Amino acid sequence: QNCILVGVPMDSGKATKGCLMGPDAYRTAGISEMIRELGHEVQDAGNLAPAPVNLPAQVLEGSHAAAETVGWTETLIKTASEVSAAGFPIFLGGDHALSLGSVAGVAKYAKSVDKPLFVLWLDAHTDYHTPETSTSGNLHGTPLGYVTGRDGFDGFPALDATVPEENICLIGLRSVDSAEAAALGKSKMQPVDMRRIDEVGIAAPLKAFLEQVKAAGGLLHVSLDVDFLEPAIAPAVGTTVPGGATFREAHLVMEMLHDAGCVTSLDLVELNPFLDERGRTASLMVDLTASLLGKRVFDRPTGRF
Ligand code: DIR
Ligand code: MN
Ligand code: MN
Ligand code: MN
Repeated sequence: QNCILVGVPMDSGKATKGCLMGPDAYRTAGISEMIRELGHEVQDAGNLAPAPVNLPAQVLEGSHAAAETVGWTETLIKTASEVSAAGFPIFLGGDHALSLGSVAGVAKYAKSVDKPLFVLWLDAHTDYHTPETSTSGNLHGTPLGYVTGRDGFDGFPALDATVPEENICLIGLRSVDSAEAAALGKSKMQPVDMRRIDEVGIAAPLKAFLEQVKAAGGLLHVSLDVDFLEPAIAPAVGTTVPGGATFREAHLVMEMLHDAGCVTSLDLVELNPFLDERGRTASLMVDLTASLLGKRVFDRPTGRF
């Protein structure tokens, strides 16, 4: 695996500040060293910056820091489509608005190699708003709306490729706004809320989704929001929601993703180091990435989860 770290100190997707420190927190927690110790190659591409953008009056009027977010999206689409050809990109966020560009760019790359793109969204939230349905005005709540091609994204770059809704699985849901719930009901995305996880466990729905990805020979982009995790183990995020994935569940997800062998890109988003306790959340995110990249206690015969 040739891992390429792409620092995205993006903080414009919501009003609470601090995610801009995320990339350096992951570096401080030893993400490069961890990857090398697992026997992979790693290259740190440094931090990106947003393209300068001026929006006409009235475009994205109700959205927080819209021009900056559109600028980041332009930069990220270009970078994500390019680095996907060179290796396994890991986008070090930055808030979840970075996925507007990372996922759109990976989708552009997938189209260029004629492979279907699948997306696994690990999050307490669905992030399926459009700028018009969002009541907060925070664009970190909109990336799945954008990449699936929903209307209302005037001002954003036109998409080279959208992600088919049936190729998207969301796991960890426990905070879904009513406008999103209504839209979700009409969409073909595969939502897995915490109740479902309580009832059937986290492995069953993930296994079914991974089988779908493998059967299609698809690329798989994983977007890991810190608030997917139980706040007691991952406090460094502005939008904590109680009742998240446990340490065990999160590692199991990552190890299953490794075993499936189909993950081709990763976002680590919403880490706010300003809210952390001695770097524990940054370290946990790095440990979870290690599991995704092959760290485990014992080897198992393949195909057995
Ligand atoms: C939230 C987005 N539903 C909003 N929240 C977060 O602003 O509309 N997404 N944190 O992960
Ligand atoms: Mn999110
Ligand atoms: Mn979230
Ligand atoms: Mn592990």
